[in-house]
Amino acid sequence: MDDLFPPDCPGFMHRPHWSAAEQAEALAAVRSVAEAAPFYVPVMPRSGRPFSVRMTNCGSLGWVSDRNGYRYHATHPVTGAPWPPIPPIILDVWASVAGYPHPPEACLVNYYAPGAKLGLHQDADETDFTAPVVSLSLGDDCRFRLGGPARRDPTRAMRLVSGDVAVLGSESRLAFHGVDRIYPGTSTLLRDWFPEGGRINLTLRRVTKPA
Ligand code: MD3
Ligand code: FE
Repeated sequence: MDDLFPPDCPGFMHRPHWSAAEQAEALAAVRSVAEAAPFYVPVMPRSGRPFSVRMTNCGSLGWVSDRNGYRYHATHPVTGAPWPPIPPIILDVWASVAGYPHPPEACLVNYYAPGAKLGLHQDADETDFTAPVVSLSLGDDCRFRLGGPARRDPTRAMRLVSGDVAVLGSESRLAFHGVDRIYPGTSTLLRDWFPEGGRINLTLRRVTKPA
């Protein structure tokens, strides 16, 4: 059973943020991003095993994964083009919730078709851990899992729904987390783009320490 309330985890915040109209506007902006920088299939380092999640990015740096490892990179791994800028409607969310005086450099766009998931992991490829990670959800609900700074720490599940924002700062910044499953058919937001539905997550991150 999913928890109805956020876990007692210092630095973690989760609440509704975008109205239905704002979700539609944000989705249109993400669609423009994906026209310039198409979703690609990331693969695991070494094994080359594909993720079930499809990814693209906007911002000066994008998170990419291929056989050579995970890293931030300024260009799309398939097209070679620079990532498009982060749309203003997305930057506005960071400015209002991050509590951090510099803009994000990376916005990872994850698409989960029904059946896709993301295993428990830590976000540790950045150099500035004083900045929070800000996550925005669009489309179908998901079961999100949040643990602690060690993989063996207990985890708790919660439901993220379209329009929600989650902020992972301070002691939550290096918490293990993942997406267990998508709940298909819980939103119609993506249906004109992905007839099968699914979920888009936007993850905003500061990668480098500000000069
Ligand atoms: C960082 N994405 O892309 S939201 C990821 O829903 C990722 O697509 C998930 O994990 C998604 O790396 C989760 C971003 C998130 C959530 C919780 C965190 C990042 C976090 C907790 C600690 C640190
Ligand atoms: Fe993550």
